[in-house]
Amino acid sequence: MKSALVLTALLLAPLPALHAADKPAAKPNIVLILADDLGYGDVGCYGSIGLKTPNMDRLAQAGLRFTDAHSTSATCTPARYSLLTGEYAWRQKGTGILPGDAALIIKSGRTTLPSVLQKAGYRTGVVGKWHLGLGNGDINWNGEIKPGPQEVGFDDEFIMAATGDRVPCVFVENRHIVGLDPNDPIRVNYKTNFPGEPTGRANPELLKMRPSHGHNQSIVNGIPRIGYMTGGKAALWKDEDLSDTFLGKAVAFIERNRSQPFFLYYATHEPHVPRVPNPRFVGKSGLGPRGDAILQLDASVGTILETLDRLKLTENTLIIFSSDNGPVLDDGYQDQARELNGDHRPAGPLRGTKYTVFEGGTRVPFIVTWPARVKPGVSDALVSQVDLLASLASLTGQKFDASTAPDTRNYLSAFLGESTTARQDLAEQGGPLAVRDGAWKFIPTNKGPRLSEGAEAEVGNAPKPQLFDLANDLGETKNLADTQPERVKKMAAQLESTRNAASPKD
Ligand code: NG6
Ligand code: CA
Repeated sequence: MKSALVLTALLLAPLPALHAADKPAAKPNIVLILADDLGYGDVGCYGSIGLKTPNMDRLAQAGLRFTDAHSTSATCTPARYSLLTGEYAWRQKGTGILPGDAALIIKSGRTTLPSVLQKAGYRTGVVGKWHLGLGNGDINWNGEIKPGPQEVGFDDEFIMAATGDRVPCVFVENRHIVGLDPNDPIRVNYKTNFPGEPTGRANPELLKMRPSHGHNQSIVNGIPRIGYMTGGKAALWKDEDLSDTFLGKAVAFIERNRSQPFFLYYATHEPHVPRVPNPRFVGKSGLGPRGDAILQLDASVGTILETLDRLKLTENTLIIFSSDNGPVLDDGYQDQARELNGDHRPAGPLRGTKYTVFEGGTRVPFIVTWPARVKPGVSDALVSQVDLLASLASLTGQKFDASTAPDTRNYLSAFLGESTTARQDLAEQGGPLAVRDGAWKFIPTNKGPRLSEGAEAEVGNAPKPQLFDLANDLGETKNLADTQPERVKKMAAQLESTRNAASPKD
């Protein structure tokens, strides 16, 4: 009797995992994990000196680790704009680092990575940092907040509007601020303060974290921010819980959509400033809050992997793990990132950091896993986040209007490890614009300031052209421009032609 029951149970048990392994579906689930300011040298499998990241390493062991993958820009807004639209951000004005009350900079209805996947039948969701603007200017934060992610291809959203260090410090879920008390409306202003509200500048005695540059306006949870806000007390996030809240929403999205193809854009906040990890990570890295925030991020990656395992989705889920730009130590708060850094090298062997046009600005960790199709290994192919749109469109059999996504190219076979080469050319945006021709890198003469404001990163501006051979000089230490005038000429022309390529008209 007992064995008959067991047999019946076995016969009735569903076998989806077996089918997935036999024949890879054309529509794997896609989880894009995008860290914020995580450096090439911050990840164990990229040779991190001071930090252990077992979960990111586990991803790399199961998948393909790219050594020459790039975001398009060394700061957040333009990098994310390119990732979602397939267009270099510098083609459009107003795509620099946005304030928290900026209007949405992606035109509603335009071709985007999520809209392409939506057409392919995916349920699409964004959880985490947005920083691409909301509304049409002059948002009423207390009403329906649109246009936003839902107008550019996401079915579900749970986001922070801009950054952790910019007001408003609240979550927006499907067009509404979460937990808002209608009797305590939120107002936001990036020019003037609201009467009676303390600021970091005027009330340093109220601060639990002090700024090193800027960050001296409204105080939320004892942390001075950029921009002014008032009201919405019940809706304010707790910085210590930010990461767990996003993680919980990401896990819930996966659980909800387990039985249909889904695309999750999980845009974590770590290790962007202000770095306020949950107490369970405090002091664990030995590198201070920045290192602790990276451990927290690594643990979140682990939870995503466990969730996929638990739901038996691992085999047919394509995970892409990357960062929006290079690392930075002091990014405007006195959080001891510099003092406690020790021998750790956030950008690894690369020159430059966030804000800079040297490789450390845009060459980022990039790992792809998809057990059903991607073989583990390392790829040296030159790839860019801007190419995900065309490549994932190809994977899912979608056509799109290339005139509105002019810079994205289909390198699906490189992303899946079926080809060892991808781009020959790539534009890199730091302060100035640089161009790659294979392993050669060219930065034209630029008059701008040598150091970025605040973080004092070496932007890459110089009164002379700069030419580097990354194959033999990954750290961009020897400027070969004087000895190779022909190559300088050729690459200057290449940069001009990229710059002048048609940009989509709105
Ligand atoms: C800078 C901020 C920095 C960070 C950055 C945006 C100051 C002094 N610096 O202006 O702290 O917020 O903008 O980072 O305010 S990003 O990753 O979103 O591009
Ligand atoms: Ca960033």
